[in-house]
Formats: sequence, C-alpha cells, structure tokens
Amino acid sequence: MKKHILLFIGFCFLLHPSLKAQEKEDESSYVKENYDKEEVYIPMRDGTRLYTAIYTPKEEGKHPIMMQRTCYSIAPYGADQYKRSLGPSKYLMEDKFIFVYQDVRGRWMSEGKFTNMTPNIPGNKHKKEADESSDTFDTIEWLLKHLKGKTNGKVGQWGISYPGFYTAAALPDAHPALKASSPQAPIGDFFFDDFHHNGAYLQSYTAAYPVFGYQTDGPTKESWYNEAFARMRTANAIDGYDYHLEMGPLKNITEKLHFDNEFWEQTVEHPNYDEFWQKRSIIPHLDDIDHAVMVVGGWYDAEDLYGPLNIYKTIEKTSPDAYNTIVFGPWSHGDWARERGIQAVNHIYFGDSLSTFYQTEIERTFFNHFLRDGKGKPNLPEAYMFDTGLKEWQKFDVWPPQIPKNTLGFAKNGKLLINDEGSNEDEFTYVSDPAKPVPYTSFTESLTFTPRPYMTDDQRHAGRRPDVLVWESDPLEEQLTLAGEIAAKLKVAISSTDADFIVKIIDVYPGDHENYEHNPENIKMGNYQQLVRAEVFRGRFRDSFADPKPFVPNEEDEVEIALQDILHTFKKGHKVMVQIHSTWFPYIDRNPQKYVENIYKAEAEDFIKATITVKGDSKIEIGELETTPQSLQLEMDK
Ligand code: PG9
Repeated sequence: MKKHILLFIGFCFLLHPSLKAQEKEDESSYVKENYDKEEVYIPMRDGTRLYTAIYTPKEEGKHPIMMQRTCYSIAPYGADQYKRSLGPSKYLMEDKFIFVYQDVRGRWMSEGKFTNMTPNIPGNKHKKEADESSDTFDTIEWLLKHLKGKTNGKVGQWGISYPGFYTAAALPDAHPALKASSPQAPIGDFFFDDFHHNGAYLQSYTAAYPVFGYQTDGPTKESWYNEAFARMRTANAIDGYDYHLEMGPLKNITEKLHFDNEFWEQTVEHPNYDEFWQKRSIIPHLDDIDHAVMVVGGWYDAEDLYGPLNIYKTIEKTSPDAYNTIVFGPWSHGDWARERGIQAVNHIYFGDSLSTFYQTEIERTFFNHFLRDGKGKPNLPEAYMFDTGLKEWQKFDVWPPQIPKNTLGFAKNGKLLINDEGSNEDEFTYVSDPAKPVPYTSFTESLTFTPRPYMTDDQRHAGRRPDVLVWESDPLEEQLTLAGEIAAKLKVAISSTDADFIVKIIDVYPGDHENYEHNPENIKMGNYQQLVRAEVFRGRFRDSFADPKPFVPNEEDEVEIALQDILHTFKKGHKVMVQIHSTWFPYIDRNPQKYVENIYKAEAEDFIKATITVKGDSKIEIGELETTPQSLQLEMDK
C-alpha cells in the first residue's frame, strides 16, 4: 500500500502543470546545454532535398548517429529552437549520440511529393529512382561526409508508428554504416494495420484522414490540413457511435467530409487488396537483412499490431542469420516511450515503471552495444515478451514459442471447451442488424485520432446482447497460458450474401478480484470481462483478399481469421470466454450484409439484417501454427 501512496504522490508531481512545465524546460535546457543544432537540406539521388535537423553533442568525441525519419514534422524549426528531448529515451540522450531528424518527402519542410507507405523499389541500391530505402541510404552517405571527424561512422535508426515504417523501409538495401534498427509499432501494411483490419475499414480512423490526404504546396512549417480537420470538429461529436450511425453509409463521408482528400479517394477506389495496397506493404521486401534489428510493440496497440509481428516473423524467415529480436510489453501504441510511473491500459493495471525498465535495460543496451564497441551479441533474449496475465516479463529463444497448441471449442449452453472440440450437429444463431450495431466500447468515446482503451475493455456490454454469441469455460482449476499465433476457424452459414465476423478472447475475472488503485471508485474488477485479443474479418475476403466473393445464402462456408499474437496466462479461478458477433461499431464500418461490389459506395438501402449461424465444430487454435491464415491468404494473392 505504501508503494502505491508514494507512487500516487509521484504521479501528482508529474502531473502538476507548473512542475510539468518546469520539467519540460529542464529537458529542453539539457538539450541546449549539451547539444549544438544545425538544420540542413540533404539532396537525394533524384535531386529532391530533404530537410534535416542535426543535434551534435558539445562533448568531444566520435559519436554514433541515431536517426529518425518522420512524416509528423521534425519541429521545432530553427537552429536556435531545440527539442525538449532527443532520441527514443532520455537515457540515450544522456549517453550522447548525434541525433538526426528528417522530414520525409512531401512533408513539412522537405521537398517532393508525399506518398502513403512509399512502395519499395526492389534492388534499389544503385537506381536513379527514389524510395524510402534510397532516401535513407543517401541521407546516411551525406551525413558521414558532413560529420566526418565527429562520428564513429556507425548509424542507428528508430521510429514509432509511421516513423516505425520508415525505419523498416530502410532495411532493404541498407547502407553499410547502418548497424542497428528498431522499428517500433511499425506500420507493415495499411490493409491490415491502422486503416483496415483484414480489409474491413476502421471507421474510427475517419478523423485521421486529413493528416494523410493532402499534398503541401511546398516546404512549410505550418500544417496544411487544419481546415479538413475542422470539418470533424464542427460536428462536436462527443459520441462517436451516434455520430457515425447518423452519418449512414460510407459514401456520406465522401460527400460530407473527405470530398477533396486524395488518400480517402484512394481508399474508396481500392476496396480490395489490389496492387495499390500490395505494393505499399513493406513485408515482401524484407530480404537479406544484414544488420541488427529490434522490433518493439505493445500487446494492446490499437494501431499497429500486424506490422511489428509480421515484420519480425518475416525477417526470421528471410534472414535467419540476422540479429533480429522482438520486444512486446503490456502497452498501448507508443507507451514504451513514455513513463507514467504505473503501466495501465484503460482499467487494467500491469505494473510499475515498465517503460523505464524497457528503456534502460533493453533499448539502451541494444543501441549502445551495436553502435559503440559491443562484441558479439548483447545480453538480450530473442524475444522479450510480457505475459499480460501473470504480469511479468518472459524470455523466449523463439517467437511464436514452441509450446503445445491450445484449442478452444464451442459446446451447447454457452460452454467453452478447452482442448476439446464441439460438434457440427450443434449450431448457434443470431440476427445481425446493421441499424443496431454492437458498440465496440462499454463507454461513450468521442471522435478520436485513433481509439485506444477498447483493447482491454470490459466486454459485458456486448455479451448481454442477443446478437453476440458467448461461450465461457468453467473456472480454471489451474492456470492456462495461451501464447503465440491465433487462428479462428469458423464454419458458418448466413442468410444473406456477405457478413463480418468479430472474434474475441476474453479473460473473465473472479468475483473477488482486487480493484486497482488507478481506477475510479466505480470500476470494480470482480467479474470483469477483460478483452485479451479481438479481430474482425470481412467475410467476402475468406478465399482471397484480392478477389472477394459473396456467400451463397444458407450454405455452410468456412472463414479463417488470424487474430494477432498474444502471451496471456489465465490464472486459476479465472474463466476463458469467447464472443462472436458481426458488427463492432464505430471501430469498424458496418457491412451491409448484402454483397455489393464496393462497400464505400453502398446505398442506405443495401444495409439489411442477416441471420448468422456458427456451427459447433468451429474452433480457435492458439500456438505455433503452420501458416497463419493472413500469410496464407497473401501467398494466394501473389
Ligand atoms: N500508425 C499510426 C497512424 C497512421 C495513420 C493514421 C492514424 C494512425 C501512426 O503513425 O501514429
């Protein structure tokens, strides 16, 4: 208890505005006192110049370079304007590196045209054409000359989210001086990360389109998309569910909000996994990686989960000799870069100072080892993974872990079977009505840039609805660890010609579970149904993401859904729950449930009720699976 009281005082200290401002001032004065800053234009091989800020330690020495390339601005601009902090953490800032920040093409102060998820040009090392790999290569080449005598010639790079993509995009045909890369929550593929999950549109991302859908009129220090943002704000939507339900079909977003948004138009015109999206995936280009990589992600990252997991797994397959490692903690998007004292995701508490542990023991070790004089491998495991049920770090020699597969099956009376399978004689039915979609949160959420708390939210609001199937195990007599990849193999029949399937794995707490200090008084953890992992699958893509097909009404069909990996131990006395339903709103747009060529252009009258039947021999497999359905699908689409 004493620890929590001290923590609480610490928490207030951190939060107190004047103290927080003082802390920010302290940090920026640290940068100003210890680093010199210059801003330069660096010419790329095609002549486009990229705006770059270079922070060099005042301290004598030949320092390694740490670089971040970003579409989110390298501000503050001006050689006399300093960032509040440098690098992935204050610890690396204090270790003294030359920190380099660069605006990518077509963004902020850089020249050129912005392309979402710039397609990689294979074998680009010596070609005139430019992509993110060549831009990084050319930037490193220029920096090594410009900083001659000040650097030891070793370069590292890091980035979270879109900057994580730019870090991953630099891996193919990498510059020989690039020795350590840490793509963190990197976007892998926009058809599975951020804007889509398995081809279903994240309607909750509608507010993010202004940032990515307009070209600048040339280098600028001011944002160019505020007017488009304001269209969302005028709605003053405090309840995203009502706002988007009243919006109606997606075609109304085109007419009312994003009528001049280049990326929205591309999204609308490419509803399937066609060449537009496939060429923007970095996953197929991660061959022959020849320097150290540490992929970082959060188990509760609502934005990019597909990316980090599949970038790591792909490098393991294509570059078995590379030093390629993975770290996954109980974090929301980017939490590991911030230390709030306690680590909690919504109502769920995971531990104290977990980000500091990561920053000091893992990330700092990785970069100092490979960018200074480290010999051999650093003292870090292949996979440093946090068990979100036991709430402790685990080390693995391989990921997914080589442990026996677990299977969840569906029996009558809502009984979840563990390592036993249900019967095809049993069937479970609900009526899915897109006019009354299942809310994705138990609480009201306004329009956000991206959703977060739902990833561990209580699921009782959904399970009590007649259009949500629920299976629950008996209280566990001993703990059960579900670890690795997840495949939901559903046998279904629908009364219409299209439907979505949402599958959730839930940890049901015992009635006497302790409450958590950080929660409001009214949040009781007894009987809480914590979401562990969920995923949506747009049924039309069941055979191919590139070539959608309608269902034959009332004919049994199969839908395989890859949910993103987990490491979660269900403790003794807890119960495992599975929920299945067909709407998840407004996180995901509503499937009309009548097959139309393009849901982005569906009319209001296309939206119909459908009776969905899930057969009893459906199942969920968790563990090291031969081929996750997604990669299988991508193979088929090649
Ligand atoms: N991956 C995050 C994101 C991309 C696009 C839209 C909204 C979020 C990110 O880069 O923050």
